[in-house]
Amino acid sequence: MRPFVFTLLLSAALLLSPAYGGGQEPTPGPPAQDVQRFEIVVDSYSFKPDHITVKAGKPVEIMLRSVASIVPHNFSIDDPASGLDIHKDVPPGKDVTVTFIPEKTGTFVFYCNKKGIFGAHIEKGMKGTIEVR
Ligand SMILES: [Cu+2]
Repeated sequence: MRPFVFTLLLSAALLLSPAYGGGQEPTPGPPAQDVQRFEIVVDSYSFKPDHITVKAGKPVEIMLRSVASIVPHNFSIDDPASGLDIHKDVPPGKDVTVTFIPEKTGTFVFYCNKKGIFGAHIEKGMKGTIEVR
């Protein structure tokens, strides 16, 4: 069979398979559908998006994608009273995943706790909010 025809057939098979065309969600694991997944792009000096909304009591998984070339950053939430005490370093150019379960509703600040010679990153805009409903 010619490679081109084979590729076509393979594509058709993928499109017709339940995970792609049947309107079903891919199911990587039993509790996975409860995980609230986000992707935040980390740059010097911003988080994008800088606001996310989540449901209380369910796991949150945030993929932090650094597109910074040199500067190391960090993802922090300082709210031990609500169970959110997170400090995760995000090296330049790396993807880092942070997971947690927000137990209390409210609006919480996340920020980068790094300080450069020109000042703290939070003061340059590296902050955002997470709204827990
Ligand atoms: Cu930073």
